[in-house]
Amino acid sequence: MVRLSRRTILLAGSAWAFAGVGECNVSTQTTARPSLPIPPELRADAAGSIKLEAQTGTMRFLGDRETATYGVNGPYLGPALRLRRGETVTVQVTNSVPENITMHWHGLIIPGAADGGPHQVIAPGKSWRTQLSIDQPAATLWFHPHYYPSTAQEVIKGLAGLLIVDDEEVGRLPLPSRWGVDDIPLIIQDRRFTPDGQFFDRMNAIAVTNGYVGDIALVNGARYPEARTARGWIRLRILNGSNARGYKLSVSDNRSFYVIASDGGLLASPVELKELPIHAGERFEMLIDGRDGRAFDVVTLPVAQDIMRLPPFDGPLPLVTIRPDGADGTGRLPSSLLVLPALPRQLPPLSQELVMNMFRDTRGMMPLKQAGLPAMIRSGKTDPAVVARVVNLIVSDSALSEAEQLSSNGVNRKPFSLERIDFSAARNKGLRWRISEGPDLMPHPVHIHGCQFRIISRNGKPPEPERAGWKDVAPISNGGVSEILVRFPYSASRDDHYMAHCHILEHEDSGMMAQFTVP
Ligand SMILES: [Cu+2]
Repeated sequence: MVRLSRRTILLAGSAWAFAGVGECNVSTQTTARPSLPIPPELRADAAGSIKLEAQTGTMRFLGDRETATYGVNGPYLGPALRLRRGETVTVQVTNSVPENITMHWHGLIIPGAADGGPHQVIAPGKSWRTQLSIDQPAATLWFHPHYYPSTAQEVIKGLAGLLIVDDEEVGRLPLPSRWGVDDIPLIIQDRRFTPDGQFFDRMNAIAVTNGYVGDIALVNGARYPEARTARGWIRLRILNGSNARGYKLSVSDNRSFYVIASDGGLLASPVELKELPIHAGERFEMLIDGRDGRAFDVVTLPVAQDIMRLPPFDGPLPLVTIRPDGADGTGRLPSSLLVLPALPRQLPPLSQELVMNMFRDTRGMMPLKQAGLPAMIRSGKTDPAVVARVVNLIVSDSALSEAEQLSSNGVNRKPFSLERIDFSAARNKGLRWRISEGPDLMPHPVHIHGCQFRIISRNGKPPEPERAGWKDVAPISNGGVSEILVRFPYSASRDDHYMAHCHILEHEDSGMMAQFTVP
């Protein structure tokens, strides 16, 4: 039954010609569709305290089989923390899973001591208390463990959640803001399962070079769910919570959407698009006009990276259906959003270079070439024999030894070491950093802790308008280079330093990470 419904989805997907097909696709569904799970909002209590517990659980992603999972205050993923600018909260994270974790507040501008990086370990049965003083613009951020070297596996099992900062400025705008009604969170992840229904999560040479390659898309932990929303403008808060996969988001009936926010908050004005690439760790908020009440799918289109084009990602793949047929919505699309500070005319001198390195590129990529993957992608036609060979490599290649894993990738020619501070950055000063990669063509979405930055240029050109606002992930690919303007308002000591790393979690867990202090 599950297999049938998945095939139905794929058939509908591959038949798409992109004209009013959202309805057609929806009507081909014969089996009951899951409702989109909406993570519950969690605010600090009267005493300013928030309690989180990482716990074990089970889920039925595959219908008939139970999958062992981790979650935060629940079996899979976590609540959406709602924090206001100006607020100080105490967060207590209790670890009830049987392995060391940490909890990192991705995108929050806080001192190193509160950051939740690899050094702030929470052992099983223990708790970590930290204070978060919120002083940054409204934004859709997230939290996830950062334990080295098993962040990838812990996130695969389900440890992640949204963290939303609100402020007065966003409150004054007429944006849709009723949680789960016209303000809809979408956490997009891909997963692969073993034959007995457990998460596949092996760190082999294919994984440390290409990152995690799932064959099932989940949205808020559900497969191709459906959301019933208000009839009107719909706000989607999108987190690419996948370990490695990038998506190219679009809407099934080819209607436009309007990007209003990037990682760290609102853009100056909405950016109208029909396609939006989103890399691992990135967030975007978008508004879609659902005033006509007609259902549409948010879909992902094939991306540039060969291995990420294996079925079902070889054509438009529907991720979630939005049915805007409820009571009338009240939000609307403003013509301007926020006054973003202009980049200074005179940029500071370059103060830091970060080069992402891959030391086992050949071992991870050659087998794919021999299996015929690049040739198949060039041909534009999916060949089941090639797909079978590549999938066999993904699942059958044996796990690397820990020593091999930890030395597979690096930053500035060195694999990550917990014992080494790689550099230091001046506090409260505009800094120009240059992020690039060696000769490899892999996408590397590079994330920096303790800040929100602005992208000055990507490959010598200004960033796309939807990436011209506040960011904490700078994507590079194809030998690319990004320059950023960054400022660290807080300190990060030798014991409580910040991290800079690729947000492909399999790269991060295999050495593509550096640590730095802010005096
Ligand atoms: Cu990377």
